[in-house]
Formats: sequence, C-alpha cells, structure tokens
Amino acid sequence: MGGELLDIAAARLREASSLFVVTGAGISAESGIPTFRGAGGLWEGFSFQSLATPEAFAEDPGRVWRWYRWRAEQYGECLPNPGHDVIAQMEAAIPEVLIATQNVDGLHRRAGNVNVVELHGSIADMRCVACERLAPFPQGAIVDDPVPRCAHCTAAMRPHILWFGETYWPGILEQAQAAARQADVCLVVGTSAQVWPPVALALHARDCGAYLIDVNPEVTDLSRTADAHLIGPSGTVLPELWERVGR
Ligand code: BJW
Ligand code: ZN
Repeated sequence: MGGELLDIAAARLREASSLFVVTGAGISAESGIPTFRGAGGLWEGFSFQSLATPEAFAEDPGRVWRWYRWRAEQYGECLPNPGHDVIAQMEAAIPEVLIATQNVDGLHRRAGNVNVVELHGSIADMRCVACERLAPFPQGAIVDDPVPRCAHCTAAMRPHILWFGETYWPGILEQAQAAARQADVCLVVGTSAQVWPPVALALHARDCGAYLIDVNPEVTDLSRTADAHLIGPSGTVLPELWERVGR
C-alpha cells in the first residue's frame, strides 16, 4: 500500500465533517464470514446466485431456508474485527456519518455503529410472504418443516433479505442517497462492486464532490475510478488509515 496515498486519504478524512461509508462482504472476511464471489461460494452444489432469488424460494423454500439457517449459525459465532471497530470510531469522531452496508450479518451494529442502513436486510429477521410482518429469525436446530409459518396468518415466512431482482424497500436508497450527496468523503470497503445500486451510491457521492476511497485487496471496477485505492485487507488498512488521521 502506498504510504503517500494513505497520507492523502487520511488528510481528507481529518478534514471531513460528513462521511458516507459503503461496505460489502469483504469487511467481514476477517471475522470468519466467507465472501460471496470467489472461492468457497458453493453450498450443496448450488451457487449463491441460484439461492438468493424469489424464484429459488418459490421452487424450494426448504432448501433456501436450510441455507440461511446454516449461514445464521455461522454468523452467530463471529465477532466484529478491527475494520468494523475503526468504522465505529469514525462515527464517534465525525459529525455526520452513515454506513450503508450490503451485509446482513449485523456486525456494524455489534461494533457500536448506530447510523447503519442495511441495504440488503438482516439475517436477524424473517418476514411473512403474505402480510409482511417481521419476526425474529429462528434459532437452533431445524425440526420438522424447515419453513417457519407466520404467527398471524400462517403463510410461509422468508428471510428478511433482499434477493436478486427485488426492489429496495421504500426509503432505504433515498436515505443513503441523501448521505452520499452531502459527503466530504465516501469510504467503500470490501465490495466487488458487482451489484447495483450500491455501486451507484458511491459514484453518486463522488459526482457530488466526495473524495472516494476504496479499501480492497483486489482491483475492482470501482477501485479503478476511486481517488485512492488502498490495497489490502480492511482489518489492517483501516486501523493504519485511522491512526494517520489521528482524530
Ligand atoms: C476484502 C477482504 C478483506 C476480501 N478486506 N476486502 C444495473 C446493471 C446491471 C445489473 C443491474 C443493474 N441494476 C440492477 C441490476 C440487477 C441486480 C444486479 O446488480 N446484478 C448484477 C450482479 C449484475 N441488482 C438487483 O437485483 C438489486 N435490485 C435492484 O437493483 O432493484 C432494482 C431497483 C433499483 C433501484 C430502485 C428501484 C429498483 C438487488 C440486489 C440484491 C443482492 N442481494 C445479495 C444476496 C442476498 C444477501 C444475502 O443472502 O446475504 O446480496 S447478492 C450478494 O452480493 C449479497 C451482497 O450484499 C452483494 C454484494 O456482494 P459484495 O458485498 O460486494 O461481496 P463479494 O463477495 O462480491 O465481494 C467481496 C469483496 O471483498 C471482493 O472484492 C474481495 O476482493 C474483497 N475482500 N477479503 C477487504 N479482508
Ligand atoms: Zn403473515
């Protein structure tokens, strides 16, 4: 990682009064949560693209539920890592901060962030397919039918997660766009930048004048257009960056 670029990025963060953060699966990699794209992306021979869709749920809700229960079990054992901790410290130090996360693991809140928008939902919740009421995600081993039923109307429940082809919940993108518009710095961490509109939010921030920092060990379409691509794992890069900011 170039020390000079790190210093420039740190200087922008030191002066920032408004910060917009976009995170993806990479920030939780060092907490032990596998990323989507890349090695290890298969589950029982299915790719995540064939499980995270409304069509997959309609075809075999039990299979989709078993995948999410398996993931929820994994997530339950994971803790925030130094990358999450730095983002919590940023929220405490900078007047206006919003975290728009694509992750459903809840680790930003567990690290202490409050201003979090969960763009793709949360693995802590499930939702009725008919009446749309939310309920806590089931805990423990699956007994009998893996598909939980709604306590109000007995219809099937589904994970409260945004699948491919689904429209973002009302207000979610608007809230993120407003933060993007007024940001002095946009910090993107650990996303392959393949899913729209999260990428569009970061580009919108930059178009509105924000300095765009991307933290990722790999090159992505977004890192190529960023003002600063800080190359490396976020659990190392973010603490180094924040130390140089000294806020
Ligand atoms: C590290 C690291 C370390 C490793 N430190 N980094 C325009 C153009 C083309 C297509 C579309 C378009 N607009 C819409 C679409 C369709 C589609 C889409 O984007 N498709 C593309 C794949 C082509 N989008 C949608 O369907 C979305 N809906 C929508 O757009 O509605 C229309 C609409 C929009 C606006 C208004 C009104 C209507 C919905 C998308 C929902 C995505 N859901 C998923 C699955 C569910 C979540 C779950 O089960 O958990 O969400 S897909 C999956 O990808 C998941 C993630 O949140 C999402 C993003 O992945 P992410 O986070 O980037 O992870 P990876 O694995 O891809 O990358 C990890 C990165 O970390 C890598 O770069 C590593 O290098 C890095 N890394 N270790 C830092 N230690
Ligand atoms: Zn219901």
